[in-house]
Amino acid sequence: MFSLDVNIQLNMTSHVPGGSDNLGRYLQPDDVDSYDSLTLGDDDITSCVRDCVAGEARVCYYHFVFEEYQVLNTACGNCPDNITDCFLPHCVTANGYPRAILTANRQIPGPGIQVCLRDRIVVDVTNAMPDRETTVHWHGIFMRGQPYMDGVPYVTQCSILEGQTFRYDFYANNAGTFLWHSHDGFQKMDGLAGNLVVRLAKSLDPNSHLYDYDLPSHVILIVDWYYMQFGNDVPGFQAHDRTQGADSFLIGGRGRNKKSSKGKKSPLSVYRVSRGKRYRFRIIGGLCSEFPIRIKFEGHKMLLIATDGNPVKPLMVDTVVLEAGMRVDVVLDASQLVSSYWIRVQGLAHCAFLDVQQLAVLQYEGTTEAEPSTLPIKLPYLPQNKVFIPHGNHNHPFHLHGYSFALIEMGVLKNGSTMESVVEELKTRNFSQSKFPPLLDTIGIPNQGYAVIRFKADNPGKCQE
Ligand SMILES: [Cu+2]
Repeated sequence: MFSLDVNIQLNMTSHVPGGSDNLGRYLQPDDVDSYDSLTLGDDDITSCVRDCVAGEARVCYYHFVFEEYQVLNTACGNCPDNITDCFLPHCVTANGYPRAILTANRQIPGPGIQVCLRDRIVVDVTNAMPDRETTVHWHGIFMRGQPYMDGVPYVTQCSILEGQTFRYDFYANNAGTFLWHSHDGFQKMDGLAGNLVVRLAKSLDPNSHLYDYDLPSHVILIVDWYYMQFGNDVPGFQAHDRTQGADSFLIGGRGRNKKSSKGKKSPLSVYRVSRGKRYRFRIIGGLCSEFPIRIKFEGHKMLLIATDGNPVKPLMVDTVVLEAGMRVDVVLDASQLVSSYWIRVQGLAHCAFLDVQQLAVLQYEGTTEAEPSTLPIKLPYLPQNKVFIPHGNHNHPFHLHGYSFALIEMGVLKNGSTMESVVEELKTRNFSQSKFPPLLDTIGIPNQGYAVIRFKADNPGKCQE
């Protein structure tokens, strides 16, 4: 029903884009997100997943083939009736609801890219999607001196046409938790996204004393998900139709859905920990719609240590709210009873009205419970506060390419004021008093509100050099 040409391409160096200049030997595996150690690659200079050493950089080569694909196709054998089959190569289970999707190398999420600061990342992207153009954006990477690798169609490059391969070739010159995604139309929402993590040598991370492990398998990519290809849902959201919004979420590419009885048994993502250790989790809001999500580890608090890749003064929190494109790094102290606990992702705003949520499992080593025996605790929805849901209407995500900015202030227009009057008022204020503003590259601007940000415009486009 589907060909195996992807495998053939990956195995035949003469046909691998990059084979001629010997990059093929640096080809990284597609499953680094499942690694539960950073030391695996220490002995092998071609492995980019490793304990980072300051001053030591490697070449990290990837080949992504973008294809039209399907959830629960024949690659899945008897999944979900036979759960083992759900983990067969090229089997995409998503939330257990069959639909057409787009994939990179026949997996969701697409292959993770986990490297060290200063590594050279080379990704050959082959567009094997009929009648579609594509590009890939590396969300959060500054691309200083290499703006033409930013992946914005017809701004920084021409789109990759059907049948073509384009080489992205750039240096990972800022560290943190990022994601890659297609920047064409709604392809990101149909499956073309994956994590991108640039680690630092531990000695360079001001918060490194707060955790014991920073594992590749503890990168949690959360995306919003639909029962059909997203393009079928557009144009646009209607202002008064509250039935529109994400149908579901995927946590690490997995979840369950309300529609199909089979979906009840589709496997959830499992994140493993050992009691007594502290783990850095890198959580990515790979969302596309305007609705924020809330994440909670049942029975555990989180110590927030980074936002959008930038270290912050640690803050203990119960839950984290993410808008489209935001990332947070948290430390989870595995200090509870040896057991399994729910990780719960809950949609806010419209998605709260629709009761959209998803689950994953935090599993302690030594427990016999594959999943918690308790039902997930129904969390009360947050009161609508001025930061996230000012008028019960849409926030709008704002994202800056090429920089992190300092968030100085965020607010909502007072009754009777206009944007012009707010700007005039803000001009009279002295913002230099702000101490330790968070560094971000993505924020949710409150509905009928504003944000004051500050950044130094020192990342010119190529024409200005
Ligand atoms: Cu971006």
